[in-house]
Amino acid sequence: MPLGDGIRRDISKVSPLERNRFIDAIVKLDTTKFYPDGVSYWDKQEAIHKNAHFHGVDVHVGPAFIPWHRVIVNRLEQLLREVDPELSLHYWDWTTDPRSTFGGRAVLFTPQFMGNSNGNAGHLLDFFESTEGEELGNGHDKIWRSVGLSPDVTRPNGAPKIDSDAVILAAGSNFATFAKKLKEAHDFVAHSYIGGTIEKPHYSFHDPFVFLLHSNLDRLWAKWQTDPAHPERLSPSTAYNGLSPGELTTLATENVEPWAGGTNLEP
Ligand SMILES: [Cu+2]
Repeated sequence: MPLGDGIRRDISKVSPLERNRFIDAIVKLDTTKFYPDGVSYWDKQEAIHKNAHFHGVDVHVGPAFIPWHRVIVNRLEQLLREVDPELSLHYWDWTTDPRSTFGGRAVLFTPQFMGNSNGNAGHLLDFFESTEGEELGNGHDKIWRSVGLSPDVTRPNGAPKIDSDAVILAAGSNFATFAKKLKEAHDFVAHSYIGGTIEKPHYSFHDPFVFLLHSNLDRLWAKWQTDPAHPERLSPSTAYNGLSPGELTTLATENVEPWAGGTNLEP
């Protein structure tokens, strides 16, 4: 598949060479790219995500959840391209088992790519730290995972027990209903199926895998928005149908902080 065409694809189906370049760029964002304050590009993204819980910007329970995370995903893609201009932020198809080659897929949790699916990620991501240990005193000073451990969350083939894309896309004709369904799916795969660092929103953006997960969420939103039968989903006056006037105000005033300016949000 053409590297550098700007298209995001199922990361388990791009070439091994491209996956190598992808993880290499992720590592470089944490080891070779720094802002003037000495913080790495990777840690700055994480800090922006974490600080969005503070200072009253409600990006995880309010209507801004999907739009705000689209922005942080797009920004990571821009940063990746500063390291390697041909890269795109591909996605994990969360209806598949990232530990399995079923369907001709590459395993994503390998020493050469995302590291271990259980315990500390290790390998190329061994130095990706988490503040979880420091803040909770539970010893998790590095990113860790607990993928698909419970049969309650896992199908016999190892994939998450999650609705198909078609079911999610058909869930609602207005933004409020659809966004609720999409967030429920996100919460299930992030907090119940992948687990570990990604289980708790406050720490989740330490782990690079979270961007593959959020890229998939964003893909589903884009598919829903661009359904040719529903032009109202892209019209500014109706794109957020179903939200209360108060929620619309919230979305309008909180949508892309801190990047939009105007708050005291750090950094
Ligand atoms: Cu988040």
